[in-house]
Amino acid sequence: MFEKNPMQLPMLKIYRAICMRIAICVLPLIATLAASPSYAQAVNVQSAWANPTVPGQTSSSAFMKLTASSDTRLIAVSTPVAGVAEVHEMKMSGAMMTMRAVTGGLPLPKGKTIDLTPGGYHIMLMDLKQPLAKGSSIPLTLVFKAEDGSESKYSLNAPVASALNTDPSASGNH
Ligand SMILES: [Cu+2]
Repeated sequence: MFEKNPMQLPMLKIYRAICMRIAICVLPLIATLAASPSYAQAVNVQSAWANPTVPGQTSSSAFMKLTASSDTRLIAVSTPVAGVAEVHEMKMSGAMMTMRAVTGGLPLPKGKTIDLTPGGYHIMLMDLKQPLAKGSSIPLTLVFKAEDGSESKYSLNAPVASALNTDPSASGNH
């Protein structure tokens, strides 16, 4: 009955030795993985969506939240559903809402969430090749440029969602 105890001690030692070996082998691997540059994770993309269109409408906008892990710029966007995709900025100019293409890329400062939202920054989709149907999704490819000049791409599918839209671009009067 009490033979359990003498048995447990050597077993514990063996377990400990095994655990140590696993830790020694695994820890440097984890450290290596964490240290290696992962461009796919350089910019976190969340809450992407695009405005649905009505028949005859040839432009729309897409929105998302971007958080870069180091100073980066969003320098280009492409999608097979539009002839032209540009990063735009919407601003009040007096009583007028105006928008313009962001030149030189949209700055994504390290750790700061940049919100592309109706009435602010948006991805302008022009020359739509097909209507954007509510409930579908559109592929988007974002091109980022890091401080060191290296470029990386990120592809995602943005759901076409029905949301209250205050973006005059949605009416096609771009
Ligand atoms: Cu626009």
